[in-house]
Amino acid sequence: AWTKNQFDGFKNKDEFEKEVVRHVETTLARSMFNCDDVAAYSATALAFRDRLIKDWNKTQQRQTFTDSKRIYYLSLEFLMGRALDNAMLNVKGKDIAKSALDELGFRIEDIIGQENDAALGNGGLGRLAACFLDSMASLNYPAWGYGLRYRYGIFKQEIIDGYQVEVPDYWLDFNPWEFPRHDVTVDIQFYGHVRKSQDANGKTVANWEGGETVTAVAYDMPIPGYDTPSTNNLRLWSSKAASGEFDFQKFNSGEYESSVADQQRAETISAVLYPNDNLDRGKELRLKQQYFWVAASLYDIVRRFKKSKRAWREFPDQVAIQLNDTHPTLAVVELQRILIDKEGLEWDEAWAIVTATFGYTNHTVLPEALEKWPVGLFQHLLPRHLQIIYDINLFFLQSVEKRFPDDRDMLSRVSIIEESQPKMVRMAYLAIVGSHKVNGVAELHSDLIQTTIFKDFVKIYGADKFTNVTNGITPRRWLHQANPRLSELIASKTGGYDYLKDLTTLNKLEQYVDDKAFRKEWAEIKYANKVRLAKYIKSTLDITVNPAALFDVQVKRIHEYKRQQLNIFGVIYRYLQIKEMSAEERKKQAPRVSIFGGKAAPGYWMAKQIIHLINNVGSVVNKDPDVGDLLKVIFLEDYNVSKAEIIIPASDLSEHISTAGTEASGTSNMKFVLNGGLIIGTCDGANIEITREIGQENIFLFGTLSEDVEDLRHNHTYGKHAVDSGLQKVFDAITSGKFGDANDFGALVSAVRDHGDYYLVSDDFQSYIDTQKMVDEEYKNQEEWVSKCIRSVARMGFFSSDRCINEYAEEIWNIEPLAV
Ligand code: 26M
Repeated sequence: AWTKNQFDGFKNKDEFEKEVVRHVETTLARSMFNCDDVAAYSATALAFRDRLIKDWNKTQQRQTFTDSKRIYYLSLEFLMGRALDNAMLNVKGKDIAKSALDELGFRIEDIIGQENDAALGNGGLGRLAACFLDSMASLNYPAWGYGLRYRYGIFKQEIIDGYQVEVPDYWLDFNPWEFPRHDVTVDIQFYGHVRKSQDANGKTVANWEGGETVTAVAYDMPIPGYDTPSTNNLRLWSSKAASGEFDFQKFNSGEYESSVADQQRAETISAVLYPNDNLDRGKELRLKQQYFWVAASLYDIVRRFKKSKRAWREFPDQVAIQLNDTHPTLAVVELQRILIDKEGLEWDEAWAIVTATFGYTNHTVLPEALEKWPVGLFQHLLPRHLQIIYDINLFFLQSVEKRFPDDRDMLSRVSIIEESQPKMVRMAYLAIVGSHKVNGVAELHSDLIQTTIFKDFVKIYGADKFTNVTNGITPRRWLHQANPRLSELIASKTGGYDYLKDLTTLNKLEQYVDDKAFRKEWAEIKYANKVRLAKYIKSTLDITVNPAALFDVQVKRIHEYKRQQLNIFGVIYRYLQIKEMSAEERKKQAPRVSIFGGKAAPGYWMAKQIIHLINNVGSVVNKDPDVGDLLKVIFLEDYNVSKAEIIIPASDLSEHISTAGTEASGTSNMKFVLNGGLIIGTCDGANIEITREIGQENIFLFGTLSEDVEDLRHNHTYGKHAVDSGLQKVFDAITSGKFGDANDFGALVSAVRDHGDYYLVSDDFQSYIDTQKMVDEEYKNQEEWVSKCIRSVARMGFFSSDRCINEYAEEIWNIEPLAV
């Protein structure tokens, strides 16, 4: 068998066992006689952690010593998932751990399964940040992630009577992967006022005074790279009350309660991740989170730069800061403030440094997701920053006016301040003006932002400021860890595990496409993964599914633009068809399991209706004796990273069916194909590039093109539209009460039928159904199906996040790997 050299982390089984026993008995103060799975997990994690720390320290010392340029990836979300399996892979020694744990009476899968997910993110954007950290470490780039240490990550989802119920995710109980740095703190100011004064040279200086202070405490997590000792750092900030005179006075004068209240208010800042995905709701606490995190991170970055004693103009040679969406855009303003107010630089000199430092990644064109903050809120919370934003805007608009003196509307269109009631700060515009590069996350998306929402800025700055970096995923987690058997099979045919470092070498698989024996092995692995998922479904939902059926999976955040409603309407259509079939016809029908999973934002009522409908359809269909194995409908609770690792390898077909032009990229589409599943999808986001890479004969594309969306929507609004006749039958079934109280789903139906069908569900319904029929037909020919899967995997090399990070490094960060 093709196993990596797994023997660097520990010399042998005995050495590892000794470490585990030592940690159980001393670190955990327990006895080996009552060592349960939790304790075994803890001790195993600690044993690997010890190894990790050494590489981590060395890497950091080396980065400091060589004084090399660093990347700082600012993201409010890092959806890391579990760390132990990844640590085992990167430290090496998983095989040793497996046999040692075996000897101690534990199964390594159970031990790995003890760990809580680090779920500090909502979905794609947060998971992308996690994949990027993995790639940056694996490619030896000196890089730090900066984020918030939420006490509660994304809520856990329970389904009760078909409805989503949110449960808090308190994940920090025992977390061996984080290191509190109580000596690394930054005091962050809020509120107060600005006083102008003259300095010794008669220059006017702004003093931001008064208000309140909250302290940021650093917590560090090691980020190991694959097959390299490079271990980067993820620094997360936690908020606590500043221990100033003020609290003391209150406490000493007996005002305990208000002293405690102050403390709680401070801790609230990093208490909880906002659970919205692609929706901005403008809450003050969210803006506080953003400034708290951005100010602490910049203070840290500037402090590190100042140690090198370099001139300020060298700052962009030492520091690249990437803004993961607009959430950290205040960093632009904060750096300008530090440079002019604290360090005494002139405006223009400072501004040149700022814009050379930042890059901005846009992840959405949805208008409701574009961040805007009321000017009044800024004035109150960050008065000095508002002044600086006004100045940035003034200088920007002056330059625009000079270049476009005849375009009267241009100024109001591109102004960072929206002249609405109330006035708003447009964060995306601020991010564009404050950065030297702006990128979208897939080709179509990058084209769209340049021709629609940021069109004027392309005119102003030229097309060179805008670029595309198509997203990618780490093959370490999303192939090797999630699908070890497939990884081993691939390694056996491509010359070992080097493919995990250069994913394009997967193309060697193409020569085995017609190899019967290889296809058989491939199919067996897929089947085994489906059996594993079937067992999971049985144990969590007590529903039996047939692993020989086609597993059709849609797992992602629930959102109207992602169109889970199209999928479930399609399922209902299929159900109605089966009901109408004769016994003979039913025998010819291809069995299917429709699997859904995903969280709805707690305040997104329509998304919750979709979850409810899926569950109700499931409870009718799954117990209908006419249907049997031909159709099962499953909603998997609490979809998250560790569940994705079980679900994705078990899919035959996955659905990526957003309205054309709405899904910026998608990344799970890449994960599914890389694990040997086919896709049904729209011409949207990265689906288009996946098609280009794997060939259109290997993907089931359907539906409207993005360039036609505007016209179709126009037709709906002006009444030139009747609901698709097949879809009408589905609506009739829903309104007849077949799937529970029809009133419950009235809004879902009328969004399509009566309210303009904004997401074009009706327009795409017929082609969706037709395409699903093709899927059924093609799945019957298993040899051909498996060939398509193999061919697709062979052609997926492009979608590694390593390729993606190298593009950022070259085109945006201007940074080289640090040789080890
Ligand atoms: C905004 C304001 C207030 C609270 C929360 C938010 C917010 C949080 C997350 C807005 C958007 C958020 O995430 C958006 C996201 O995940 N976008 C996805 O990014 C992926 C990586 O680029 C893409 O693949 C997906 O297409 C895109 O939807």
